[in-house]
Amino acid sequence: MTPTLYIGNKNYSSWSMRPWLALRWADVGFEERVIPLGGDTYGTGTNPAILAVSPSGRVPALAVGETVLWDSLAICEWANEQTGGALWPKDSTARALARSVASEMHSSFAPLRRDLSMNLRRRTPAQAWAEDTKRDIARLTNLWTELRTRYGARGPWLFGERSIADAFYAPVATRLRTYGIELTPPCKTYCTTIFLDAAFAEWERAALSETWMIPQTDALYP
Ligand SMILES: N[C@@H](CCC(=O)N[C@@H](CS)C(=O)NCC(=O)O)C(=O)O
Repeated sequence: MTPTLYIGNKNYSSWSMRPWLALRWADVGFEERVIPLGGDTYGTGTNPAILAVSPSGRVPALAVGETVLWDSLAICEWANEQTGGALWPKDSTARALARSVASEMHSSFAPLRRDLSMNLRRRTPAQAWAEDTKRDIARLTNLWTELRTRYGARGPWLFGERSIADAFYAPVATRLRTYGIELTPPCKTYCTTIFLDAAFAEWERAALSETWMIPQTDALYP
């Protein structure tokens, strides 16, 4: 039976983008259902349409037969297992590091997520960021630079070959672009690698054709 991935609006839902990319990269067939986020329940996990398909009240969720998997990282891991392990680096040290890098995105960067909400169709001038957000941006760009320096000879992604770590940072690259963050050449090149990826481009095209608005996010900056 074809799995169904429940996701939020492609313009806004960064957590949804990650497993969607991983499933495409793994070449796993799936159907998608977009559940528009927003309204009074936005961000609370109490949206009835989401609760009907996801026990956490959040998307993404993947229905595989009778079983529902929720949480972006767990779904990425499922996609990886369908390929026999192609979505993590082959080398065990790089693989362990890639898991640290993806997990850090999954569990941290709260100020960056608060202030640089994903919004693919938007472009704003740079803002005077809060201190904690500046620290997040510095942590992120240092991390990317370190990884590109260490693994650059193996290919253009964070660990050379494309991995779940890249699925986790792809939405972040769009946030930097949306909010006009100045980047060093290695970080710029890495963002370009993401933006030129065929699966990312497919997601972005769909996002740009959406007409839903989430005023809470769109009103963040002029
Ligand atoms: N830790 C979860 C976070 C998922 C999450 O917060 N998703 C947001 C959309 S990006 C959501 O479902 N929000 C529910 C709502 O706004 O009603 C994951 O990694 O999947």
